[in-house]
Amino acid sequence: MTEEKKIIFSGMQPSGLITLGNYLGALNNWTKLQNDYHCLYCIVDMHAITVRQDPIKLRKQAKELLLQYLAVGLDPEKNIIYYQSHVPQHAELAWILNCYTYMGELNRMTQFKEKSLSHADNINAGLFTYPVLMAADILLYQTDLVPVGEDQRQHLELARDIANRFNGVYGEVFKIPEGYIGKVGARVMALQEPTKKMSKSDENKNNTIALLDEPNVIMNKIKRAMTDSDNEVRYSDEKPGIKNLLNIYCAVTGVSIESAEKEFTHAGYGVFKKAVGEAVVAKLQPIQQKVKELEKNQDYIDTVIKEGAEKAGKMAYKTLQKVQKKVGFPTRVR
Ligand code: ATP
Ligand code: LTN
Repeated sequence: MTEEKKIIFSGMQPSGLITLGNYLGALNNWTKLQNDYHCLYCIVDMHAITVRQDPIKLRKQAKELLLQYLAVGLDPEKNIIYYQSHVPQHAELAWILNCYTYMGELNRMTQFKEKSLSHADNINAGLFTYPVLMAADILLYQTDLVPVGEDQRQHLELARDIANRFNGVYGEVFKIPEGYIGKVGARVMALQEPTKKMSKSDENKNNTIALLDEPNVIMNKIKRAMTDSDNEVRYSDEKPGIKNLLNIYCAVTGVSIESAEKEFTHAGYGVFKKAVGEAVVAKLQPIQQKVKELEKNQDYIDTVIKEGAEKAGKMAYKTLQKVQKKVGFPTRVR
């Protein structure tokens, strides 16, 4: 008997150029799940507008993110890949769930507190209810597992609370999702400030390596990465810059930390950084090549966009219909 595959849902905001951190911490792991699970990978453009975006840039970034999903090896035949804004059920369910979420719960969200500080001129209601839209994303698809980083755990916990509350009133409507903690994804730190994480919305572009950075740009950024001055390649919390570069090197080459330390014992930082740069370039070049090929094939991309939205929409509609019935909306006459 074949067992039904479990459902995985995850998403990324098109809020900037995706970084080596997004790749090593998320995308690369997603590609490993596509054979064993039924996966939906969403480009959450509706979440992105909770902070002000330039429309032309947003559309461009959303397209680039889709190409990069495909270029890293996410197969649209095996996964459902789509734009959140193309499946209106996300917004519809979010509205309903808003009515089952308390102000106090949303007030406790650390991301809301942080973003209210960094965007003090635009503390909008969408920023506040961001986690409810995220709960709708997840619950629409009867998701079993949600691969997210540590920073999103609180949001996932809230999604579970909302689902349990709703089920408590109306019966088993939603599957209660679990976090998915795979093999520890590399946590990549900012190159110039190696105690904070590399982040695609960082203003300082010397902190980040974009997946589509040119080879010479990558080499230069790594050459200039902040390190200490003792010139010893050793994995230690006291040496955050070198630790970060070792993590990056090992993540892209697959060698262990111990053998990398051995390899570079007598090398000095100049030689080490050059090797790290070359390893990153070698890893990213095939992805960049693939993006260039995809850019020439708009018909194919359009098909992926259309079919992704259709497949997601069908699944989403089933759950939404159930929810609408439960809360007492009149049946639609067709
Ligand atoms: P933003 O700057 O817009 O907040 P971000 O680069 O921090 O974006 P997210 O869109 O919040 O990234 O996250 C997308 C995915 O990438 C998440 O699963 C997150 O855990 C992962 N991720 C983000 N940054 C890193 C990093 N530096 N190292 C490892 N994984 C990361
Ligand atoms: N908030 C997440 C992106 C996101 C998401 C989701 C992740 C939106 N909806 C549903 C997992 C499941 C972030 O900023 N990384």
